[in-house]
Amino acid sequence: MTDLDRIAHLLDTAARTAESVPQVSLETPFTLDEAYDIQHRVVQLRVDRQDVVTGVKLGFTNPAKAAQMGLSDVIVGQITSDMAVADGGILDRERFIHVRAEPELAFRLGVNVNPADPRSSVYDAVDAVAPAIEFIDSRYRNFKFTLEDVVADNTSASAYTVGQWVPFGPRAPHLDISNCGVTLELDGHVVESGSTAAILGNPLRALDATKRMAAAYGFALPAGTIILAGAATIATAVGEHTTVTARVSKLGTVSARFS
Ligand code: OOG
Repeated sequence: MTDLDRIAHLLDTAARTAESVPQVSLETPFTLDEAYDIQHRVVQLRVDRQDVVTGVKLGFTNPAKAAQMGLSDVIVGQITSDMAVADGGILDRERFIHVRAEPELAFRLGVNVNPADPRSSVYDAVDAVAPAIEFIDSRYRNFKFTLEDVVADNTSASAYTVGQWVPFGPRAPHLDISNCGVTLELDGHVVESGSTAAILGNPLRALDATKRMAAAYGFALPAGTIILAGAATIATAVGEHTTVTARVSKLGTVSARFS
């Protein structure tokens, strides 16, 4: 087994058993390219267990969120069907280590995009947008990691909930989502508030970043792909028996409850 395989198995086991591990790069340094290679292996282990890739997620698209973690480059990870929770659904808190919630936007692709084609545009392929919550759960102790560590750990992806899809993209050009108010609530109390403008200055830039990152690191963008654009606020820790709600003006609300 290579080092990359060994790290992939370690991170996969940490996720499955909800037991954190020390930061891997301190023991075994690896490059950013190798980190994405490890991430692909981590996701393949899930796919081998019949999990299905449903989309991609961006991280550190919000400067406040990047500062919260002490990192600055945009990163990309993969989301899968096992991570999807229905709007209003229940999450088992015991499946998580130290889960945090982030209010986000989700985009949906209506047609395939070939990221390697210089003429392709992710925006042109988008058919809908929705309010979303991403639940991140670093497999590393105390959420402490380098950029390489977090990329290898599938960018802390652990669960997500998408609200009602609203038509968006070239076929619905009148909806302006560049500066929508966003709140994150725990049991009805607002704990974070911000704007979709916090996502790279305009959340549509997340679509360009998705294409660039997908071309660089080998992610497919077939029709139906969900793109989580990254947090609109910093992340908030969530305990058991808590309802998490994200509200995005013009788009609506989405929620999930921890058991
Ligand atoms: C990494 C994931 C960050 C975002 O939206 O910025 C992220 C982490 O903070 O654990 O998903």
